[in-house]
Amino acid sequence: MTPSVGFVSPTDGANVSSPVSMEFIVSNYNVSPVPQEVETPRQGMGHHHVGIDTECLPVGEVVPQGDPWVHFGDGSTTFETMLEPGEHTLTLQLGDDEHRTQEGLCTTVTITVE
Ligand SMILES: [Cu+2]
Repeated sequence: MTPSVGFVSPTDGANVSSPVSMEFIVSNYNVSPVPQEVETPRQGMGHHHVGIDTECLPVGEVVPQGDPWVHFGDGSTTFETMLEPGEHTLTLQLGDDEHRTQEGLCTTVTITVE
């Protein structure tokens, strides 16, 4: 079974109002809070990251801390943020316990904020 990530909302091409509510889903993979101490990243487990107006990172790269990325190391699958009116790209990127990107676990939607 191929792992995948996706936005439950907003959907690609959606017109939304700010603050923008997001909900994330994974298939055939597990979302789990980052343990307090990480010796080796757990296989098949990770957490979400959202990048605002940026693209998927190369596989194996560590998701940067700070703008334009938000880490959900607590395992959360929802997020709400203010965005300026206009078109925005939202990138959902799964990373392992070391915030390292995984093969096939990134997706992007383009939305318009009214
Ligand atoms: Cu992270």
